[in-house]
Amino acid sequence: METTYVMVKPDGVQRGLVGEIIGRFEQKGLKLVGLKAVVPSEETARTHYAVHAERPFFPGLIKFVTSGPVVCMAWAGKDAISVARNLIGPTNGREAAPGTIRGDYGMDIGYNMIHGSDAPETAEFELNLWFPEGIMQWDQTISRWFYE
Ligand code: DAT
Ligand code: MG
Repeated sequence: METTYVMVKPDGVQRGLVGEIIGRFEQKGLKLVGLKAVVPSEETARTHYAVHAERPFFPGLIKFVTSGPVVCMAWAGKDAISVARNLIGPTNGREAAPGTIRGDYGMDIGYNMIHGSDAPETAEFELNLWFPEGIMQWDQTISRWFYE
């Protein structure tokens, strides 16, 4: 079992896509183990995107992601990191396949509505960053109908 960090970015919240996005993760069979909305501080945003600090788009990315509420989520399941990335789709919405969140709703690279951790190390780092209070442990009784 893995847990991944997923975040609806300010454009997804502004566009009213939070319910649609959460529904896709629920229907897929992932287990919700963390959920909250925050307006990110500049420090948290910079830490989250630190690997991109030297990229030309970094200042704009930080301005965007701190511009309003984001919805922070933790989702658990078998291979949850890659399962979530597949639901999300590639970075550029114009190139993302229909059926993915970015492919169905996005037309841009920066305004791509949603973030998902890309590896176990980044998932752990991001979960600690956004959920320092910890995530939930609960028994999802329906999971026996998702896994043989
Ligand atoms: P992803 O979010 O698919 O993991 P990433 O980690 O390469 O993509 O980049 C993080 C975010 O930075 C991405 O969601 C949008 C923004 N970004 C990446 N490349 C960009 C570019 N060339 N121009 C503008 N924004 C970019
Ligand atoms: Mg990334």
